[in-house]
Amino acid sequence: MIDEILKNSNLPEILRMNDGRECNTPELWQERRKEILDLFSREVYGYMPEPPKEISFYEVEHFEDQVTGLASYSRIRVSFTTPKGPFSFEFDCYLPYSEEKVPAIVLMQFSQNCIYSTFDVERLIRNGFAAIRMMYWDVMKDTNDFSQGLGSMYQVTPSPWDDLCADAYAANRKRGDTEWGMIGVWAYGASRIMDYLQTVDAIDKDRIAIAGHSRLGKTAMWCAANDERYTVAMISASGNSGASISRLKEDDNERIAQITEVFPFWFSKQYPKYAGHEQEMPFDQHMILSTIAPRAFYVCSGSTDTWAGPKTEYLCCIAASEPYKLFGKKGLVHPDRMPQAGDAFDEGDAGYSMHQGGHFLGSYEWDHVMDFMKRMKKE
Ligand code: GTR
Repeated sequence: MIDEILKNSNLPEILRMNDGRECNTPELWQERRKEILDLFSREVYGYMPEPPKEISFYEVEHFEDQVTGLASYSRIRVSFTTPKGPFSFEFDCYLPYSEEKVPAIVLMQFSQNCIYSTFDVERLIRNGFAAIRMMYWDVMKDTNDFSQGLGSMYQVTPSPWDDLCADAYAANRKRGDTEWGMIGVWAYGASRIMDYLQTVDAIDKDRIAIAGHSRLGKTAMWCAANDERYTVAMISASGNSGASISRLKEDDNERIAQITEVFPFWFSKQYPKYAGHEQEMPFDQHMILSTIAPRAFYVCSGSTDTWAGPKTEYLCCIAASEPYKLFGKKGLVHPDRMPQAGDAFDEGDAGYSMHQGGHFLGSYEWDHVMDFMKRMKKE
C-alpha cells in the first residue's frame, strides 16, 4: 500500500546525482548530500554562512546539586566572530552526574514554560541525558526584521537603503535573493551550541540530538542536515516545509502558499515561487530529511494535527529512508499501512511516532526518543 502511494507521488529521486548517475555507494552519497543541501540552500532555506573563525564560551552561572541533586546547571554564554563584529547569546545546560559519558538533547525552545513544546528537565536527567535549552529569540527574534539579532550580523548584500530608511522598512531589502531566512539563523545558533558541547568531556559525542517543535522542528531538521556532529534530529510537528511531503498535502494541511505568505522571512526569497507549483518542484522535503542519513532522524506527529499533515510526515520518513541502505542500515521500519494514534516505529535506524492529539511535543515523544537513543549506545 505504502509503496504504491509513493510510486504514484511523482517524487524527485534522492539517489540520482545531478548528472544522472545513480548514487549507489556511501562515497557518492556524500557528494549527493552536498547537491541536495545546495539545492535547499538556494531554493528553500537560504545559504548559511561558514562557521565562525573564532568562538569562546563563558560560564555565566553554575550551580551544583540541581534537579533533586542529580545534576549540575550552567548558564553558558557563547560569543563568536561575525562579519559585523562579535555576537553572543546564552543557553542553559543541565548535566546529570554520571560515571559514564552521557547522551545529550539540545532543545530549541519558544519560552520558559511553553505548554505546547515541553521540556521536562527532570525526566531527561533521570534517564541519564544532558538537557540543553536554547531560547530561539535569543538568537534572533521571530519578526520580519533582519536588522536585529544574529541575522543582522551577516548582511552580505549591501543596499543603499540601509542607511536611509528605518530598519524595519529596510529589512526586506537587506536580504539577498538566496540569503538565509530565520530557520537558517536559528539552526546556525544551534550549531554554536554544538561547538560548546564538543568541549564538554562528560558528553557522549556519538549521541547528541537537536530537537525542536513546529517551526523549530523545521529548524532541527535543517540544522542536522547541515551539521553532521548532530547524530540525531528530533523533529516534532514540523509540518509544511519541514519533514513532510509538500506534493501530497491534503485540503486541511498547510501549503507553501500559506506559509510563505505569513512567514516569508523564515525562508530563502526563492521559496515563494513554488507556491501552488508543488507538483513541478525539482525537490520535495523527503530529500532534505534524507541528508541526515546515515545518522538518525526521529519524526513526531499528532494524530489530529491536520495543519502539519501527519500522513505527509509519515510518508516523508519512509521516502527519506532510501540512503540508509547504502550503509547497510534500515531507515524507518514500518508496517504497510498509515499510522494511528499511539504508534511508535523505532526499531530501525530512524524513527516515527504519532501521539493521540494535536500540535504539541510532550512526554510521549521524549520517552520514545530517549529509548531510541539509549539503543544507539555502542556495546
Ligand atoms: C504555523 C506555521 C506552521 C508552524 C507553526 C509554528 O502558523 O504555519 O508551519 O511552523 O506556525 O511554528 O508554531
